[in-house]
Amino acid sequence: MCPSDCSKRLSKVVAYIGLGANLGDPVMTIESARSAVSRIADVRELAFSSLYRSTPMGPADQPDYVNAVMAVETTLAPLALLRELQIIETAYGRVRTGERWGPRTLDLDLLLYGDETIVSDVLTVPHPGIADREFVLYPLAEIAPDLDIPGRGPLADLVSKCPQRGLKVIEHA
Ligand code: A4P
Ligand code: MG
Repeated sequence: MCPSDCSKRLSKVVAYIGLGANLGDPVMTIESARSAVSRIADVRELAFSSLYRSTPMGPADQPDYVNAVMAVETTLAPLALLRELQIIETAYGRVRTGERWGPRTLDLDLLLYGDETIVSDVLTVPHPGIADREFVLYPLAEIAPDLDIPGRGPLADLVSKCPQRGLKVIEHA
């Protein structure tokens, strides 16, 4: 397809997306963002973790987060997928205030894209925070326990080194 259309890959890739929200009705937002991601053209949902409640990383004077991780199969190239995720974030009222780790209606992070390592101005994959965030590692391990994280090793090892902190599965969300 490339060079005429570099937004697509010839074969399907499995990508993992982290979802987070802590403003408005975060449970409803995450459920509805899941549907929005599944409706992106050339993206198909493979798996979705439980919803987790987590204490905020960063400034403490903000509400708890609801987090989840989803696996998708896609032929979109990484940047095209990131662009689609950002369109959804914006549609959910995300305002980028510039505050690092500040509260947000919806955050969609591209955690992994196949076994690729990508470092550019706009996209770093694996996501730089992947190895030490309990609200990413535990939901990821729930849907892909045997995963290897490029450059970081087996997911199970990362999970075993990461305290759960306040992370809790939300029952019957
Ligand atoms: N960008 C680069 N790589 C990626 C990637 N792999 N996925 C760039 C997504 N974006 C990526 O992101 C800033 C820029 O990062 C984007 O323009 C994109 O080109 P952003 O979403 O605008 O800003 P941000 O999310 O505020 O920054 P950052 O540093 O990505 O924040 P995080 O890491 O997403 O953390 N506490 C709990 N308990 N749960 C949470 O989910 N989330 C955050 C935000 C803070 N505390 C939290 C949680
Ligand atoms: Mg983000």
